[in-house]
This record gives sequence, C-alpha cells and structure tokens, in this order.
Amino acid sequence: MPEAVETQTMLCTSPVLRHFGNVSMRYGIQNKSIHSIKGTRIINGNLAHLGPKVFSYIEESVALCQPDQVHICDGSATESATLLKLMQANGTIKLLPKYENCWLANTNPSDVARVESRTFICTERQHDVVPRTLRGKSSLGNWISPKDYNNAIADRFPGCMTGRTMYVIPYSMGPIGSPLSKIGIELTDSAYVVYSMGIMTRVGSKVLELLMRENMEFVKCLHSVGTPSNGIHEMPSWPCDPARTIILHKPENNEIVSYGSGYGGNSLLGKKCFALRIGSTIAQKEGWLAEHMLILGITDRSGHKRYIAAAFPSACGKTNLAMMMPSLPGYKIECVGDDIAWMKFDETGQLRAINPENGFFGVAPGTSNETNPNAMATIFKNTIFTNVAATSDGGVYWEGMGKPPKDVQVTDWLGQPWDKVESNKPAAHPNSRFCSPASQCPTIDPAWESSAGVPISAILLGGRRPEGVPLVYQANDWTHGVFLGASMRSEATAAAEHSGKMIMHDPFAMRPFFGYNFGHYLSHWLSMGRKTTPEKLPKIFHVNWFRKNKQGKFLWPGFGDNCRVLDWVLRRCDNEPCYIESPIGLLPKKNSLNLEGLKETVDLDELFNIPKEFWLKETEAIDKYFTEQVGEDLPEEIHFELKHLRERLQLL
Ligand code: OXD
Ligand code: MN
Repeated sequence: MPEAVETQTMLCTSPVLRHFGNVSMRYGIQNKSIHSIKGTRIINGNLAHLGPKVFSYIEESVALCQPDQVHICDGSATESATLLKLMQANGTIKLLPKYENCWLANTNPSDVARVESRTFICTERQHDVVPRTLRGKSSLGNWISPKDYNNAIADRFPGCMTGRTMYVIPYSMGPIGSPLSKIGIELTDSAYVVYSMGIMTRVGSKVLELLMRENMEFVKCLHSVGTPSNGIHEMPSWPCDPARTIILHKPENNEIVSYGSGYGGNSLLGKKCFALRIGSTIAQKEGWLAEHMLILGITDRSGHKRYIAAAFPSACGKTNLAMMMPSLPGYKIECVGDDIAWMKFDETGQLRAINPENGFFGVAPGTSNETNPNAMATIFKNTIFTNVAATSDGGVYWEGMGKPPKDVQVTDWLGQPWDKVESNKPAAHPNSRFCSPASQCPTIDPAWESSAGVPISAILLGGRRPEGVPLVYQANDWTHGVFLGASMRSEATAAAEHSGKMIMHDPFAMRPFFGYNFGHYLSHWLSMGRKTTPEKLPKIFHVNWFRKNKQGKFLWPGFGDNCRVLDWVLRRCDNEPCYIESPIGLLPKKNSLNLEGLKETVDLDELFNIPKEFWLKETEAIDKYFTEQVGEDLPEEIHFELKHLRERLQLL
C-alpha cells in the first residue's frame, strides 16, 4: 500500500512530528495505515488505530526491547490458530487429541510458580508500600526505589526481544465498556502469553476502538521471557531467565514490568499484577475494592437469589466453591468468578462486583468429578494445560483426578514415564494449571458479564485451619469483619515458591498481592464501611471447611455440603435470629444449620467448639503479627478489636 508506506515514512522521519510528540497529527492520520514503528515492521494490525498514548508506549518499548517485528493482536480466530501453529512448531505446546482444541505446555522446571521474593512495588517513599514497625522490617510489601527500578529494567530489557516478535495485547479487565472495567496493554515476546491472555481477558480490536474513542487511560504491561546472561536457553521450547526474573509494579505510572518468567502468575499481567496489585492502588484512589475473591450467585429454595464474594488464600478450594454443586435440594449455585472481584458501591449504596477476568487459571491437581464436576465439564475444550502429566491416549492426568484409564501410560510433567506405584514423585506439578474460558462453565452465572456488576450480600473470609477455628461465624459488624480479614491465617500453599504445612498469616488472602501499605489498605476497608448505611453493608463471615479431629480426619464433608453454610449465611443476611453470641463472633444457634440429607454424621460440638487455650494463643499470634508487620500503620479500630476479643475470651 504505497500510501501507507508514505505515512509511515513521514511519521518516522519528520522532525516536526517528532518534536511535537504528535498526538493530534497522528490522530489526523488515523484512517491511514502505519506498517512500521521505529523502523520495525508491523506484521499484524495497524498502528494508526491505536491512539497517541498507546502509540508512544509501543514506540518507547520497541526502542528499548528491539524486537524484530511487532504484531498487534486483534483477538481473532485466525490469530489464535497462527499462535497455536507457532507454539507447536517451537515445541512449546502439544496437541491433546483426546479433547477438543486442548493443548499441553511444559515449562522449564525452574519456572513453575509465582516468584514472590522477586516481585516489587516501586514508589518514591518506601512507607507507601511497607508498613512502619518499631522492630525490624515488615515483610508485607516488597519495595523497590525508583532508581533500582530503572536499573533493574536497564539491566534486563535493552535488546531483550531481538530475534523475537513483540506482541501488543489490548485487553479489558471486566466486560468491555463497563464503568467498572479497566483497560491494559500488554507487550510480550511470548506466544504462550498472548494465547493465554486471550482466554483470561477480553482481547482485541474492540478494546482498541474503545481506547481510541474515549481516549482512555490504560495500564502499561511490559513482559519478556528474557534470555539468560550466557545467552543459552536450557529449554528452547520454554525460554526464560529464572536467575534474573523480576516482576515490577509502579502504581504512580500504572505500569507493570515483568522479566524472565513465562509462568502465568508472573506473565499474564492482567491477573495478579494488574487486577490485584495495581488494581488495589487504583481502587484506593477511586474508592472501591480490588480483592482476591471469588464471586458466586446462590438461589435458595424460594427462588431468592443473592451473590456472595469470598476471599481464601491460594489452595483453599476457591474454584471448587465458585463452581459448587449444592447438596441441599432446591438450591442453585452459579459462578461469576473464581479468583478476583472488583467491587464498588453504586449510587443506591449497594456494593456491586464484577469478575475482571474472562477465564479460569485453576490449579489442576485435586480437580475431579467428585471435587468439582463443573470444572471438569469446563476444562476439556479450548484449554491450555501447563505442567500436568500426559497420557498415551492423548489426554492429561494429575494427582486427585481419579485413576488413569487402564492400559494407558502416563508421562509426568518432566517428560519421564510415570507409574503410580513405582514413581515416588507426583505426575503433575502441584502448581500445574488449566487455563479455560469462563463461558464454558456449565454453571456460569447469567449476569457474569453484567456491566453494572452483581449486588453483593455477604463477604466470606476463610482459610485452611485444621485446629480451633469453627466451620462458620459472623463478624459483629463491618469493623470486626475488617479485623477478621486482617487476622486471616491458613496452611501454606503450592502456588507460591515455598510450600509446607505451616499456618501462615495471609490477611484478606492478599499478602502476595497488596499494591500498597497494608495498614493503609485496612484504613481503606474501614472507610468503605462508611460509604453506605449499616443495613446496606454486606455482612462479613469467617468460614473454615478444613477443621480436623484428633485423629486427623476432617470434621466437615465440605464441597457441595458447604452450601449448608451458605444457606445459614443468607438467613443471617435476612436477619433471621439463627445465631448465638460468642467471644469470636456470631455462631449458628443449635439446630439452625440445615443438615437435612447430610450423608455423614457430623460432630457439631467439636466443629463449633471454641477452645480458650487455642484462641488465646491465636490472639498472641495476631498481636505479634500486627506488631511486627503492621506496626504504627495498624488502624486504631483494628487494635481495639483485638483488645476486645481478648477481653471476651477471658469470659470463656
Ligand atoms: C492463583 C493464586 O494462582 O492465588 O490464583 O496463587
Ligand atoms: Mn488466586
């Protein structure tokens, strides 16, 4: 197209255009085509459709990363097919012929999880990220100075995309155009990231149109899988640079920069990096909440539907709860989201939530027809599996999936033959994943893409607590609820670098995801409680499906029976007096939990017992945590909640 070439030449060489930065002039040529940027060829898409801010961002990043070519993603089926072919040719993915359009990726074994120790937030003042404590340094908030931030980029990014394609992914977190949604542009050199972002977010030309039309702000996300300093990729099918991996966030500029890892939690920048870390900082400024919460819709026997949001640390069964098949007859549970909620009070004072994601990036091990039949019905089409085991009949396998079919050989995630009896290591990596479109879930909620969001009646907080913590209790009020969130603890998970059986503090299940000072986050939550009337505030509950008896057996069956707990929660939302007071909060009154048709007998006394010794120790642990980790930034209200809890426990 001669005209296009002309336009491009003019843009790249005209000193006038360069001098003015050329917003309006570039706008003026928006219906023409631009086929190169900084001398780099655009192999898909048209830069003239991007708007000036996106244009400059790409221009700067091309100059820094020096890719061989640029591909602007349109989110089309043709584009997906091209990416799949490319990844197959590079050995990054293999077809799983047993299913429909399913693929298996195996990562470099050194690139299998989020790298929390290399994840940083950059601000001028450290205190905006890290709470100030008297003793030692708080480990809440990993701060990096602007100087070190710049140096980290300068050490890694110049020329990092040479020989590669830079993909430009325009994406929306949340339904495109919803007032609750936000837009991101991810620049990456990984086709795996592009394909996965196409599942996890809403990608494509519609987003660009919106950006251009409304001249909207967007979150800048730069990602490269990197190259080790010796230039050698151990595993060419999964390039990465684990020794220099770094994930940086700069809230002031709405900017994310990630280097060295292709693993989803570090590379699909819309998810934890944007929707939670940067999201929480935007939410604080704008007066809403960006939380690590699932959202589900529950319809009771009378047809009354409500929505609940729930925060659990990784590996507590969030996806299972979000997709639960209720065991109580007449109840229906529908899924809005399984990981992240963005919530805002509307003009009537009702808290409303959207799921900013478009897919599920779920942990595969433990997912089965028994634990989560709806996930099983979701994930065997249009899915990319990562680090699960493969079967000789073209399928996948993982621990807790049930038995592999007879006469089928299993190859573990490292590519070695695997045998259930003889191999003494897992077939699938404990943090192996499926990445599937949310729309495929048989119980996806009809309102899951509602642009106004769904009204939230209750907020659940929880953890994996083998001891001392009852099945459910209600916070006395919003402030007490915020205290419960601040005091959340859980057995450690496989999603992070370290795993083990320690009871870790994980306030609001956000410990790895705070974008700013946790003490200020608590103040923000407290201020949210003043945004509406007490009657309109969602009620807050703490749940624990994982309490065990002395013999180490779970006291509660969990899964579909958790709906019995949700039923009690809803009745409390209706102000039914089905509770008794206790030192830790409101417990179900005797016989108020609906146990109709429960298949096993449950020792309710043990399940709801509040051992004084245990709770006194718990308050000590919370106190120590608050002192050592939050220090002077702990809001006074939270301090008082702890004091009052201790006083109430003395009465036991
Ligand atoms: C996740 C996590 O991957 O919480 O969702 O770690
Ligand atoms: Mn999560």
